[in-house]
Amino acid sequence: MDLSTTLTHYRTRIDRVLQECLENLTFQSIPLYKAMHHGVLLGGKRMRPFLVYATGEMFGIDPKVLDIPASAIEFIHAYSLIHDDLPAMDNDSLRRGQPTCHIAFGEDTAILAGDGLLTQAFTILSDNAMQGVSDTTRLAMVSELARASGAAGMVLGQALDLQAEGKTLDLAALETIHRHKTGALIRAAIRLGALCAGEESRQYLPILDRYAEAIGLAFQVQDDILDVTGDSQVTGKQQGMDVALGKSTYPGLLGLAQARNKAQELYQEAINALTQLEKHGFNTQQLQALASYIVERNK
Ligand code: GRG
Repeated sequence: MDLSTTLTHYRTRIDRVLQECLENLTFQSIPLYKAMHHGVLLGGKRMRPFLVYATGEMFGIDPKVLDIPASAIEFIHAYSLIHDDLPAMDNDSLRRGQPTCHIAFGEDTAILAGDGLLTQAFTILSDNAMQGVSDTTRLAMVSELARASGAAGMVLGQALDLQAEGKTLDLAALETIHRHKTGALIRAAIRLGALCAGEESRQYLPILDRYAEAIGLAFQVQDDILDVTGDSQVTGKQQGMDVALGKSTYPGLLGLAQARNKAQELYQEAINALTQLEKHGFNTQQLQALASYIVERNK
């Protein structure tokens, strides 16, 4: 299967699972539920669930088991986007070509929808036994997800990003933000997939972390490149900062050509990590394809 077929396959699967998770909630007709539904089910590449499935399947885990961490991580991602779009944060009115949650349902309901999705992620992970996964491992998965999304992970990244607004950062500070804001959840997706294999997978976590950190950063570098070269043309550059975005970016700090080189270096780092796994007999084809997709995507 090529990547686009695999992505579609996993996207169809996770969309059904997410829909079922939401249908299990009570009070289906109230705005809160509709807002949660809007935040979760109106599109999205489903890259994080893909990473859970691709990593887990590499360890021979049944996709039925992987549905649980894959949906938990996507609920966290959906919550983060709803809150990121709020007037107090990025104040965006469009996401995935649709009105953002607070535009469609009001700020109060959007805040609650984000809160509901965040907590639902942990309900899913803690309430559902996974065949072949011990309670100890499941607790480790809960802890992994909490750390990656909370004040030592994504929330910290968002706070650092808010603090950096209007300032020109150096490369190290920019990387610290992205490693937390987007990288932590990408790393957790891969770790959750691996942890489903229990103790056997633990020895491979450092290699998987190397892959995760490289693709997490590459994703962000490419995102910044697309902001410059895509439809949303940036109007100016000032000391490393894209003026139109009001924040430091890789093309702003490095120039476009060097930013592209950086994405390529990170891609190579990801592939090197996977080569290590291949030496242990793992089939890393899907993870390789995702790394290529991240640096080659044009939207
Ligand atoms: C509000 C606590 C809190 C955190 C928000 C992840 C995040 C932190 C903000 C997202 C801001 C943003 C648009 C960053 C650019 C890169 C990025 C993470 C894009 C969105 O992720 P995709 O491309 O989204 O995986 P889809 O729509 O495909 O699900």
